Amino acid sequence: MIAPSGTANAEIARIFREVADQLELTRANQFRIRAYRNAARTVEESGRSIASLALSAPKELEELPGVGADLARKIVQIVRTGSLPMLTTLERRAPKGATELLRVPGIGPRKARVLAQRLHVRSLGGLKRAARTGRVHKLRGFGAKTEKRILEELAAPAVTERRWLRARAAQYGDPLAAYMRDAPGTTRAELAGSFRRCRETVGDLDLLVASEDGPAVVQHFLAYPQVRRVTAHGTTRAAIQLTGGLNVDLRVLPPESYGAALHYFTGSKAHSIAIRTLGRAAGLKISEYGVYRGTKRIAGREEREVFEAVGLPWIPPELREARGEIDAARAGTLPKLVELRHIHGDLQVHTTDSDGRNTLEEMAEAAQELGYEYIAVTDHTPTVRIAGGLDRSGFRRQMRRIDSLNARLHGFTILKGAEVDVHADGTLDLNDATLAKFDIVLVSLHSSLALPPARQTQRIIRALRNPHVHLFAHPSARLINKRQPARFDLDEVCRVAASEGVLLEINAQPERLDLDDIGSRRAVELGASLTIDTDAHSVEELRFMRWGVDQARRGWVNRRDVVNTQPLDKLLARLRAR
Ligand code: DGT
Ligand code: CA
Ligand code: CA
Ligand code: ZN
Repeated sequence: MIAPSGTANAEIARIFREVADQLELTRANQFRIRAYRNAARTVEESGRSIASLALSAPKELEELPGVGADLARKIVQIVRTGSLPMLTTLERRAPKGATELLRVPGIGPRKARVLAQRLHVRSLGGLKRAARTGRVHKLRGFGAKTEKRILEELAAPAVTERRWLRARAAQYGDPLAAYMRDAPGTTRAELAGSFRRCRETVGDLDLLVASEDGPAVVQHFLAYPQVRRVTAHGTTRAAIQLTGGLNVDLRVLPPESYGAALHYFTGSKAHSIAIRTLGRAAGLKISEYGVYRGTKRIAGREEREVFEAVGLPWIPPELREARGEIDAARAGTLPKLVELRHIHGDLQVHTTDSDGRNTLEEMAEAAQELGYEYIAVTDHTPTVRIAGGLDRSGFRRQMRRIDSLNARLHGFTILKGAEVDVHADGTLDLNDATLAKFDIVLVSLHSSLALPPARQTQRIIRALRNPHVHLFAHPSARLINKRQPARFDLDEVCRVAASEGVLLEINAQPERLDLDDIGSRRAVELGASLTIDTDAHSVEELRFMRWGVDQARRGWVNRRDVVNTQPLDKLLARLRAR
């Protein structure tokens, strides 16, 4: 039985995070809370299956950073039973309603506890009423700004209709798709829908399976060990909720329809409808079962055939949003999208010298193992104090270590960089003489994110006009589902970046993906060049590059638009030309 070993690392991490939240709601010991959060991160970032380890060699769990005997035992319990009774107990003990409030971005356990205890808020609706009637800002530690923000967050769709980070959904979806490939009589199985279109968040997963034996496939699906609830099932379809809360729709189709169904269920709906309309104009009927002339099926086994039937080349799923891809396909002007294998290096990487969790040496080694030619080490500057920013002498020491490492490395170069905080007035956190010593200077926003748009724009432009600055990192500073983007005139910032030769970043952290798809497309249209960087804080996070590349592809970004697809000499020439 493969059974419970299917537990995704993300699922174990989620349970540990919820335990930490619940402990915080009940004012437990800070060390205990932190222990659960650290363990959650270790598990989530681990490249191996923690569940398999728990079943085959549970003792080895104790070797993982931040996981001792106690947490190792709890991991085994989660893997064997799918849940942790301790969490249920904690949830019963927490102030009533507080758990629901945690879903609001900006409300952590401490605030949730105060709201539940002082205002007797029991639900999101209750919170809205309390904020509207001005009762929230009177609480200690809240204020008018927080109250306003709570109302804004409650109005945004993210809270009421929770969407999943695509990277997190993949942790559940990839093993499930692999499991379904083993279903009886199955020839193909893959995730369609917004997941395949590489949207930064997904509402649910749409799983497609090719098989003649629908009932057997459905049965195999329902037997997946991570099913929490079955919401619908028939002979060729089913819908479930996974433990962890992600919903999955299954469709089973005969192999001769698989390509047509893949097109239909990949969507977007607007794109599919446009294709179907083209078909109708050509006297064809296009459905999830195939392409028909009259009652005769003329195509449907391969997705490509659907496009061919309406006289178009295959369109990459990332572009299927009815944003001009059909016209571009017809005109032969589809972009030559950037791919993961084009990436030569990573231009934003942190180390233990600021808030990273691996050393300079470890980051460099891991990047080299990924086949890269270079990385830029870009630790934080002093103002970002929670990140343990470096000062001038700290950077000087780091630069000497980089020099001696570079002297030893072959075919690999560490660039000296910094992620320099931009002050509210647009000045930078290091002086020009210091900035001049770096190979690459990143600037980014970490505070004053709520400035009025006009002032925010001026602040950013002032920073980008500094002649030592090369790259504007995670421009909007948003955190998906957690923090709204800073508001500024993106077009104006892109124009300045283009004329100054400052690069704009697509940050590959799953909850940043910033610039987003619309932003990066606009940036390229306005003449700016991009980078795709992981902003890795550990060797594992260097693998986030794929999420950044996917986001870039959704933005119609070509290989030539991304400077870290270039070899070192070209990149350096580009940086020096600034
Ligand atoms: P999501 O789940 O909100 O992130 O977005 P999608 O795009 O995955 O949407 P979902 O799961 O509701 O449906 C999956 C795909 O199925 C969708 O992209 C296109 C197709 N589809 C669903 N409903 C309709 C429909 O009423 N008409 C057409 N033409 N296609 C549909
Ligand atoms: Ca979906
Ligand atoms: Ca769906
Ligand atoms: Zn940053």
